[in-house]
Amino acid sequence: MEIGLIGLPNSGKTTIFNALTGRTAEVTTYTDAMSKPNIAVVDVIDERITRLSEIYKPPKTIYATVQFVDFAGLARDSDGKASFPDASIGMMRSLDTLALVVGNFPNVLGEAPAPLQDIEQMETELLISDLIVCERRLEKIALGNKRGQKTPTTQMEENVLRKIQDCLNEGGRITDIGLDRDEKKIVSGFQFLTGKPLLIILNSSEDTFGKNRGLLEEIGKKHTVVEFAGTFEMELYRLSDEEKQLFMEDMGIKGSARDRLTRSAYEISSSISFFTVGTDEVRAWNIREGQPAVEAAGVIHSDLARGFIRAECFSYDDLIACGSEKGVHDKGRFRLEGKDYIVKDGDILAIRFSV
Ligand SMILES: Nc1nc2c(ncn2[C@@H]2O[C@H](COP(=O)(O)OP(=O)(O)O)[C@@H](O)[C@H]2O)c(=O)[nH]1
Ligand SMILES: [Mg+2]
Repeated sequence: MEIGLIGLPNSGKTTIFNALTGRTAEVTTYTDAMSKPNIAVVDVIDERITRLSEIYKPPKTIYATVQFVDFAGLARDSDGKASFPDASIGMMRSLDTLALVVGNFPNVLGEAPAPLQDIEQMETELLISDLIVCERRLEKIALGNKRGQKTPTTQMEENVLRKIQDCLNEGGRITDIGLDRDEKKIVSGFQFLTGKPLLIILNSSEDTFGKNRGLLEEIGKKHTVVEFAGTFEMELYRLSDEEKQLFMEDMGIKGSARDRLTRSAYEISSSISFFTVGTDEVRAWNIREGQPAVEAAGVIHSDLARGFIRAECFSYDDLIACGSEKGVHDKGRFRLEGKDYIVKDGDILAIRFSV
């Protein structure tokens, strides 16, 4: 899973990035000229993997990972108008999930924060860039139609794009339309930004963190939102585990920045984990809810999807309840599943295949 941190300049994207990764990318005031994004791959700590590793004692234990990308974000032109540089948009399009960082602390000029307005402004930016892509494609299709190049495929594409255009023109997000699987497939190549799950990170100052219930409720009417205390949480990395725990309790912060964000990101992107186990390796894999066994196999290796025969399967919970794989067999909880089996969170799979 790849999560892009986006937001207005000085909203605290890099600060949050550092809080998530324990890195020390430079935090700066009032620059948007960052040519390269900060990228970090972090493990998703999952107690189940830790436990599986204790059971199988493999030399290798591999957690699922999440990649965080911290962007240059919006740039301001000479009139002070903010917009996304093309390079940022291209990068954003390639990510699974967007996390919009909204500053909730007075800026360097001492001006009060306006998080609701900031969210609206950013949403408008995303919407406009989708609208441009949508309309350009519709124009091309119309031109093709005039030249007699209309096909059932272009007609279907046009229908979906019209739906999207109507939604965007009314200020809606593509995620709100509820496109079906086929429709989504038709337009997947456009990588629409408002078609990606969006998480709001309210980046509050140390002294208001935990006291923004009204604001969080307001944002929560439309979006999934989590609150961070960016600067404070970034500095936690310098402390010992014990001190960290004390400070977090003191502030009422439940769980590390990384855990809170990955949990929310899993939730909004409907992601789940399945596991592969053995004496050589215990490993977690990330897929979307509703994906069939053959696609899960493909995440491990394309050969496994191509030559898929059966998935040998049992659940993590059954393994723990039965005490061992033998126990799982004895209690009849071991299953053989076909290609179309919808993988569940916590499934332990072994793919039988032949190529
Ligand atoms: N008070 C306060 N200041 C913050 C917080 N997060 C970021 N800042 C400050 O805002 C400025 C911009 O932060 P940065 O992370 O570089 O923002 P970016 O442009 O979105 O990457 C820096 O001076 C930070 O110290 C926060 O949670 N509280
Ligand atoms: Mg930055």
